[in-house]
Amino acid sequence: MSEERHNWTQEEILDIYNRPMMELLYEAATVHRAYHDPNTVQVSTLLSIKTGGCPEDCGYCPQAARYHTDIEGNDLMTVPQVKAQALRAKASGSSRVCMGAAWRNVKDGPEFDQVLEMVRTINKLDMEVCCTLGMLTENQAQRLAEAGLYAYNHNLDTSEDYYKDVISTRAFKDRLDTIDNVRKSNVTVCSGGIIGMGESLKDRAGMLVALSTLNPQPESVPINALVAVEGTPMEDMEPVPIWDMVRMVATTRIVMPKTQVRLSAGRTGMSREGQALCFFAGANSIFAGDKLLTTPNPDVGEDMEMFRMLGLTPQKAFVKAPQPKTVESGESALRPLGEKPRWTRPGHSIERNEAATARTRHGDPS
Ligand code: SAM
Ligand code: DTB
Ligand code: SF4
Repeated sequence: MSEERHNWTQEEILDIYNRPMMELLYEAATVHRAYHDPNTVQVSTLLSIKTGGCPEDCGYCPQAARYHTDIEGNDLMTVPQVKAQALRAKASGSSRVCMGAAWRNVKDGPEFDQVLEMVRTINKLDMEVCCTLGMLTENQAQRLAEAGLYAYNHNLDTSEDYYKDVISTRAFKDRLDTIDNVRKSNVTVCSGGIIGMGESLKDRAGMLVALSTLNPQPESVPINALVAVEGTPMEDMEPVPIWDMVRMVATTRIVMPKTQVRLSAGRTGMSREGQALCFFAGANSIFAGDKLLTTPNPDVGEDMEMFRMLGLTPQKAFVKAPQPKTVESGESALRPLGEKPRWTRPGHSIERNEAATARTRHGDPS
């Protein structure tokens, strides 16, 4: 199996993205099965601990103070409020709580101390804790790590080229610097982006180049479909076609085989069949809960019904980063450019994957 590669080019990634759909799905599902149990999906719950009033100008975001959206802003939540929400999330099958704040960056002081206490509190509930608080210094990342933070979400959002068209109040490099600061601590990195903001396919590939060439690659990569919110500059953007979402998920899975690919914002506009294709193409995480940060998300009961129909099981907390388990070392599940597709050869690799899946079903993770 191909190990993590950090030299993907935009051309290679575009070539993958544009493959015939059936071939792309097959390749992505093959990589997915080599590294992950295809029947397990990690479930995260978002909690907006500080909503609205953000000084930044991210063109997609309803929480930017300068846009006239009708979200209700609030002050930083209290620790008991956060604990109560985390317990509810855990009871509904979630293994991770992701706390989001509409801040440009973290400022040392009583509010950060309160966030650190929230992290310690959720950690004691035996759940993974994630934060997304804007830009961080190395010292702040270290303090979050000491409080027990498991992951930090900081999205690149789009390609370096298109970034300037979406946000003017900070630079792409600022995002990379924060990711670097997180990496210096023992907190895992969660970084992904949004499609449907008017970007080109080259920009989608460019974002995946930026993410996949990080070394190590992010442990999780959220793929969001833009939620076009009235009052933001992107209010009139067309919904993302499901096929674009499937292609983006599949391509992400192929270039970042070990990462948890999270089917993130935009699921309310997707059918169950569409989401099932995304899981088949390698998505193995979702945000559950009837709200994302400020916008709607599918009802938890509906999601659990979808899991039941598809035979999916929520992943337990603190499962370690996966290793390849089905394909012998040295053999790539991804067809090298220009080589004939695998399905023209006898189906030995299919049998091997089925055997591995049966092993996993019976609890042997090797
Ligand atoms: N303020 C922090 C920051 O920008 O890093 C954290 C919160 S911010 C809301 C987290 C992420 O939510 C953004 O990076 C973006 O990817 C995603 N997001 C925000 N608004 C969105 C929208 N309308 N549609 C899809 N994703 C969105
Ligand atoms: C991510 O990539 N998506 C989440 C989480 N990380 C923080 C946020 C989605 C927000 C969608 C718009 C909203 O609800 O405000
Ligand atoms: Fe602020 Fe984050 Fe929204 Fe940008 S994405 S406006 S930084 S809350």
